[in-house]
Amino acid sequence: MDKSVLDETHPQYIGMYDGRLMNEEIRAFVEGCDCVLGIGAMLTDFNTGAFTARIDRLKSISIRHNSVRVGAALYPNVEMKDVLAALAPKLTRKQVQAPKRHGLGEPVGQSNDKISVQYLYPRWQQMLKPGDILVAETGTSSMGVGFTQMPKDATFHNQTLWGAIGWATPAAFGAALAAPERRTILITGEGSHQLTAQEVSQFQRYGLKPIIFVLNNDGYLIERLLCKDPNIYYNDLAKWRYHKLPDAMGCEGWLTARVVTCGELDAAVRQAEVGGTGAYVEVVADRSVVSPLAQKLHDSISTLYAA
Ligand SMILES: Cc1ncc(C[n+]2csc(CCOP(=O)(O)OP(=O)(O)O)c2C)c(N)n1
Repeated sequence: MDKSVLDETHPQYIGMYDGRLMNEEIRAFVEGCDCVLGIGAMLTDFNTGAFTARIDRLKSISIRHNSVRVGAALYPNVEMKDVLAALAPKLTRKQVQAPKRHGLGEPVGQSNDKISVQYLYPRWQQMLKPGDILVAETGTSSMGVGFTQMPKDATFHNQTLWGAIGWATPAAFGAALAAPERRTILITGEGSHQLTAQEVSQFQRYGLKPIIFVLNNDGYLIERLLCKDPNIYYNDLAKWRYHKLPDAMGCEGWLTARVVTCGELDAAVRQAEVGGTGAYVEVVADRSVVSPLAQKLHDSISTLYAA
């Protein structure tokens, strides 16, 4: 939820803690600290790695918007902005032995290979530039790009708390409108996109040039991974020809593509980077292309729903 609030290129940035689900090194470090200071951190289902986070309450301080909790004591009517301003000058600099951050690495796959998880997420990471705005939709795709290493001044937006699908497409439009000088990249699953796809036309209407990726993996993949019967018809979708939507919506001159191999994805990304137009890329992947966190959630259904 708070990805990119801290500069991920800072030498002391170590990565994202998500309980026992991701990155064991970071889990051991965070849970082994003398004191964990949470700044606005909300310990919700997805932020806690399906409730697998184990941060000792008595060894933690939580600075919230209008209150502060220190161990078991709650101090109401304390404003975060005042606490941070008072606290920051009191801190002494420290060199801490901590894990080294690492992103997703290089994309792995041959040009003619079907798009795989080892190729897709590292390729998306590779295209990120300083200052980019990345808007990621609830679903398997945000769970994959959530673990990218963000360049300097690049910001990541995802609606992790409520996870209401359909949010990302119009959110990307809002972000692009607010900062037209920055590059806006939208990554959404096709199921979520079906709820608000008409907002693509707004980019054109306001002269904005986003780069949009629609991950078409044949339905609600995260739901398939989290429900009892993956093949239940709720998870199936009407089969749209996504890459034709920009044309139908009057997005003249946009780069549109439907890609099924690693080479085609790579070519579309390269073109989008130099095209100077809006770009809309339908990325076709099969149901086995599951980002690691989505897979871990599938493997942890018992803790996700039991808490
Ligand atoms: C408004 C709303 N309806 C339903 C859901 C339940 N839900 C969460 S993720 C999801 C499917 C997302 O599918 P898609 O966008 O295709 O991404 P994928 O997981 O397949 O990559 C659904 C239906 C929700 N979170 N919000």
